[in-house]
Order: sequence, then structure tokens, then C-alpha cells
Amino acid sequence: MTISALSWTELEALANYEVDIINGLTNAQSRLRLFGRSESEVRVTLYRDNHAWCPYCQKIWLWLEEKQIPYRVEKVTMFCYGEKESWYKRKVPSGMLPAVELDGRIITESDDILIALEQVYAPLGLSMKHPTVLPLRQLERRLFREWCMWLCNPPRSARQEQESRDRFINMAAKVEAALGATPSPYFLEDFGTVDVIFTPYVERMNASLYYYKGYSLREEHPRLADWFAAMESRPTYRGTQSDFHTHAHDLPPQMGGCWENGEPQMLINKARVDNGSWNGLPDATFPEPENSRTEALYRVIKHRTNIIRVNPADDALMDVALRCTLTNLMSSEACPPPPGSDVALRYLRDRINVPRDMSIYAAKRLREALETTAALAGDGQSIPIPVKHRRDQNPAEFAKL
Ligand SMILES: N[C@@H](CCC(=O)N[C@@H](CS)C(=O)NCC(=O)O)C(=O)O
Repeated sequence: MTISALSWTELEALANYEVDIINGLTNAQSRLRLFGRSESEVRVTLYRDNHAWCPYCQKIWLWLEEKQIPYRVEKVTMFCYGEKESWYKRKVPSGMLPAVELDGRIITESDDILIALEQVYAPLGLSMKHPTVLPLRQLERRLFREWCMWLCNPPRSARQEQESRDRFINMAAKVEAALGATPSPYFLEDFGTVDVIFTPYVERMNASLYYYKGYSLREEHPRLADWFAAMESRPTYRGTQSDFHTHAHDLPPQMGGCWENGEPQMLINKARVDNGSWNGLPDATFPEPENSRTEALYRVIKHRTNIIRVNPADDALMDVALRCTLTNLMSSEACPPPPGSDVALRYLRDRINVPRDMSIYAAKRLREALETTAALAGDGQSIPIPVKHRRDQNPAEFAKL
């Protein structure tokens, strides 16, 4: 059965999505976090990137959320997305993120930030400088280096590719051994700062190795799989978590390139991350929340004017095509869009950013609805996602009304 597109008014009536972004669960849209406390108790401002992409920012963000420290968020543009705000360069001349303002004092470097926060608010579990924590922090950096060597260096030969892969896998085995040292799924007896430190890059490794190397970290390493599952049981982590599609396409400009190995499994994984189906990918394994479709609908409606304006297609065409997509999202019925919509809808499908725009399952639902609806119009693909920068995602475009 096919149906025709609902109007914006009809769609708005379905967008029954309300979350408390100040006192509720971790959310990428929050600008102020109070955890039920008064605003006068705020001593910390976190400066982080607009896209909730920066891994070092995620580390601080997760720590503050776990400790439930009241804080403000100021969002800054990363160089590869657009122009850095001049007010930020006056505060932090290098423009680097993250930074924290603690009682009026600016602190940069994520490790120094955590150490300074620990002095004021006490550690999250064991402290950054605890003798048990120090070697685990070093292990995280060693895993990071092997990952970079494998992913970001063009392999000169099949043998070199294999050696880089083996070195990464050996280091991942050391991480598995560290995880196995306690009965808990976390690095130490209890969740703590070590888990926070491993989170950002292990999440990016999981995504990028799946996409560029056909290697599924979460499926190959059982203790890392248990660790991921334990992390996903925490609403704090779920609020910061990104998906495979976002990471696969955000990493190349940041890392100076990511190299595909062209192997059959890699080609299968890449096609799935780019074209779907997104459901069941090992980027998230916790059960889908009931309101994921409503969240996606609400977020698109909120930004619809800019979503339509930045799309390369004609505004009137994109308006109808987007309403067809949202009608499909909410009804699961096919809603044929106008001719030419395939390219327009796939442009948006390729530019949903998690968690900046919405949470992981909401994005999966929206990508599916965009692809299902685009396929009714044809197989035209969107302008390729740039690999040297992401100015196609310039946040300045979304500050306009
Ligand atoms: N060692 C620093 C690294 C921070 C870092 O590399 N930040 C990157 C983003 S992940 C950055 O701010 N780059 C500037 C930009 O892209 O605008 C830390 O731990 O905080």
C-alpha cells in the first residue's frame, strides 16, 4: 500500500517527544547540566566541539556526566568543519578542544583537565595518577598508536597490511588480558576513570576497523564485547555514543586519511554502513528505545528549514520528499516522493550526525526511512562525502533560521 505525504502540521502532532536536557539523561543537545542542583552551583564550563565528535571532549563529557557535576557547555567549531569562533581563540589561542573553565581558570589537555577536576570533585573510582591506573592509561595510548598505524598509513604491500593488522590484534589481546584481570566487565573491580579513558577511541576503532578493514572488534574480542555491553548499560555512555556511519566519515579529515584494504568482508561492511540496513550493525547492541522514531521526527521537524535549505535540491522538492520520508518513518507505509528526490534524500541520509543530531537508534530509523523513500524515486546517489574536510556539515548553516 502507498500513502501520500502528511503535512507539517500533521507530522508535528505526532512529534510527541519531550526530554529534560538539563536534569534528565545525558544528551548531546544540552547546554546546561544541573542533575537536580541549582544553577548557582555551576563552577565548570566545558568547551567542546559542535559535532560531539572530538574524542578527547567525549572523555571529559562522560566523566562530568558520571560524576553528575553541574556544568555548562559551550560549543566550538573544529577546523575541518568551518571557521573557529574568535571568542574561543581569545580564550584558547591554539583553538584546541576540549577546554574547561573551572572557577574562572582555563585548563586544556584532557588528562590535565581530569586531574584538575579530580582535585575539586574527587576521582571517579581510582585517580588518574593511581599506580593501578597509570599502566592502563599507557595501554590505551599503545592501542591507539597501533590503530593509527594500521588505519592511517597507506599500506605499501599486502605483507605490510598483514603486519599492521597483527600488531593491532596483539595489542588488543593485551587489552583483553587487562579486562580479564577482574571479574567485572570493566577494567577494574568497578566502573571508573580507566573505562572513561578507553571509551572514545575504542568506539572509533570499532567503527573504523569494521568499515575500512572488515574487522569487527566487538565480534572478535569477547572481553571487549562484554565491556561494550557494560558501557551501553550506562545512560551516560549511551548519550555520548556515535554510530558507524558518523565515525566512518568523520575520521578521514581528522586523522589525515583512513585506508581501505579492499578485502571482501571490508567491501560488504562498507556497503552496509553506507547504504543499510543499519539495524543490527555492531555499533549498538542494547535494545532499541520505544521512542526512537519519535525522536528522529522531532529532531527533523525542529531543524527542517535549515535541512531543506542546505540540501542541493530545490526547496519545494525537498520539502515534499522530506515529508514523504517522515510519513514512512512513522507509518512504515511507502510514500512515493517526487522524481529527483533520490539524490536529495540520500544527501541527507549521508549527513545525519550521531549524537549531535539524534541518538543512535533514532538515526538508524531515519536513515532507513530516507533510503526506503529514496529508493522509490531511483538509485541516484548524493554528492560524495568529502574526505579532506567536512564543511558540508558547517554548523554555521544550522545557526541560521
Ligand atoms: N592532547 C590533547 C588533544 C586534543 C585534540 O587533539 N583536539 C583536537 C580535536 S580531537 C582539536 O581540538 N583540534 C582542533 C580542531 O580540529 O579544531 C588532549 O588530550 O586534549
